[in-house]
Amino acid sequence: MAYTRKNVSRLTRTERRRFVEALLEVKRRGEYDEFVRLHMQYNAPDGERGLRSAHMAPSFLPWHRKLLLELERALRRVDDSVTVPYWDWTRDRTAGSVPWTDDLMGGNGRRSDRQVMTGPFAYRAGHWRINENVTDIHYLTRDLGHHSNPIQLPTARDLRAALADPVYDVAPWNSTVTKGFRNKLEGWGRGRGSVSWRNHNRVHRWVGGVMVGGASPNDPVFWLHHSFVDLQWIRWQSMHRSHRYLPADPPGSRDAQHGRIVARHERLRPWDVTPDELEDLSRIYRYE
Ligand SMILES: [Cu+2]
Repeated sequence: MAYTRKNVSRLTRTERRRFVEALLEVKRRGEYDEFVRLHMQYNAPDGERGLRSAHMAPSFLPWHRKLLLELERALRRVDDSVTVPYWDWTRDRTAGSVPWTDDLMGGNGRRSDRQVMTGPFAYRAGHWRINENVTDIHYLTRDLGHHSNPIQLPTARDLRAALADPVYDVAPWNSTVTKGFRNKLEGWGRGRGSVSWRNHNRVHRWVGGVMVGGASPNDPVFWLHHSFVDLQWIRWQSMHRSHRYLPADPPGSRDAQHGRIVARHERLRPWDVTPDELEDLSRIYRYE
């Protein structure tokens, strides 16, 4: 039987508590930081050489799908009633709405140092020390809405524009492509500054603090965000049934992208799984 991922705004009080407690237990066991390490390790951008799998690449979606599934497995080993809820940022759009409540993610960072002071993941609550980071800051930080130069979360219309593209991804399969569902959803856009941050990327920027950069899974809202991103892949598939993950075959040896991206039947490291095998996980989980 497949289990269900729910909209975080519809969790009961008990479901909220069990989700938070499972996260804290996975953290206490030392398993959580392994997910942060993986995300940092696979954060290779366009400008570098070598394989890109987690970002700026077609496998952005399957890579994060697998990471999320592994985190969810860790949570379910603690409490098998728990699944990763999704945050629909097209609806819950302010720092006062779900999931920024004291029984879920806690609130914004304070003005002086962006330190989150409320909720279960505040450093001072004693359960959430950041060990793997791109800086040596050990407390969770946020800057909801990007206070110094405010930005808005992506809208339902922004998301629809990405979903409307029937082609999964296009050459050169990186952050510069202006066509294809993958980058329209991942959100590397043209222009400078905030106009260039679209959909998925814009949400990371809107949350701010540790959510910007390779160590972003340190903020547990990362999972709620990527649960919603994962749902968009399912929606896109049901809208464009004849379309699939691309590229189907690896770029040839003369192609600049040769050896730099993961094709449909290639192994998606660090796991022993291919994008093809991750395209349909409806036997494992569904969305409600
Ligand atoms: Cu992300």
